[in-house]
Amino acid sequence: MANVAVIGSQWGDEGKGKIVDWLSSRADVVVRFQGGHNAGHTLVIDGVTYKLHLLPSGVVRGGKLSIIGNGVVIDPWALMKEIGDVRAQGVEITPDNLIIADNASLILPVHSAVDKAFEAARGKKSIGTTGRGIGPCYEDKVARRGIRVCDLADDELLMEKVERLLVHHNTFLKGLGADTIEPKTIYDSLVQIRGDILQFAAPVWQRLDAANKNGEKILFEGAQGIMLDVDHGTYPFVTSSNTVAAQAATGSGVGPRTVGYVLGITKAYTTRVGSGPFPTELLDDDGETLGRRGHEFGTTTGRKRRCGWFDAVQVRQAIKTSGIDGIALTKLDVLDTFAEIKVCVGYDLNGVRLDRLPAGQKEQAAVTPIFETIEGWQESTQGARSWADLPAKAIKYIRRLEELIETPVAMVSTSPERDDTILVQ
Ligand code: 2SA
Ligand code: MG
Repeated sequence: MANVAVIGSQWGDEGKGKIVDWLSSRADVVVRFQGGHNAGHTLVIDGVTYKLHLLPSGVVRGGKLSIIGNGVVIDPWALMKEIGDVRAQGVEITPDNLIIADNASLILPVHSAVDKAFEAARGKKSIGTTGRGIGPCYEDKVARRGIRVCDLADDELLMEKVERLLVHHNTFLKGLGADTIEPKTIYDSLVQIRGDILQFAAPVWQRLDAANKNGEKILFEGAQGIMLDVDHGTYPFVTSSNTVAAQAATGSGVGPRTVGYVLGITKAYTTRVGSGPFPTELLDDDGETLGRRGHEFGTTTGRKRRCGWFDAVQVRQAIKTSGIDGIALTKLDVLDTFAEIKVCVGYDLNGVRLDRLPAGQKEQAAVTPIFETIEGWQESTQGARSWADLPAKAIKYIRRLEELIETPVAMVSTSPERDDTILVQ
């Protein structure tokens, strides 16, 4: 097996956690390379549910090295809480099985304060962020005023950096009528937690280079989805990181060839949380049914997800911008009860047919889907473990999706259980 990158090919919540877990049994190293604790990956192992946000999914399996790469934004308090919660479920986490990039950026309490204040100020035009401070932290990183893991080790530099950072943020918080923050408060709390974080800090790029030399298999674990990519997604209704596969290299410190096979995780229908364009969204009973059968609630915030039919135009575009080699089709069983299933095969924009999602915000909001109707199978596919277990009509649905997205389906997932997976050879 080559190294594999697992990427969400819609708006996140495609079921990456389960597939990553499935693949991690064949990997030696599992790496997160973007996003932060805005992510929510649910793993069900032997009936036990683990909800991970910042930790790589490999952490719940013994004998794997989990890595949080430089492209991730780390909230030290959220990380330590998550480590505590997972430990309480009987999982061992030590610097032997978890390392954190010493050049990763830190999310501070001021970032979530700013995130929430800006969202409130945007009112009806809010992005629908998770409020975790992800955007403001990436802003600081790019503006070169961020605080990184390695800075925690140097008292003088840390205080200097915190002060500089707050000159910037307090100006905005004051302008928004929100409470300002004392540098000393942040400095003191960082000093209190730094020992916990620094024990895991390491030059990740070097460890990954060694992994390559040793022939260890690396699994890159994406969070969110390609339509939330800050460049290729439905901007500005996106997250603040690149979620495309190329980020696996940048966000961990390896070359592009190391990324290997790119597996796009794709739900058999579509969901989205937060605001922004969603051409195939269903506001009717069918949408309700998808949400109910698919248990579509956010893992991190518990928000109800918006639901709609499969959008082949969107997925094809995501596949091209990420270089996806094959897809894992998830939650097929959620469609089991439908007599008819629709698939979006093109968009209509003011009478013109489009085969892509345009870049403009207004155009993205204005496109309407052109649907093709496919007969439902109305039989249970839940728990199917081989191609032969699937009804002929379900296979027909999958084959049609493959044609439309111009990419093979490499795996089909038929329940949250790890072994309820069909490998397509
Ligand atoms: P942010 O907080 O700045 O990253 O929000 C910006 C947009 O990105 C979306 N976003 C997500 N979409 C789906 N799943 C995400 N993770 C959690 C989950 C979400 C949850 O896996 O369930 O629990 O609500 C995630 N994280 C960010 C977000 O909705 C905004 O549209
Ligand atoms: Mg999720």
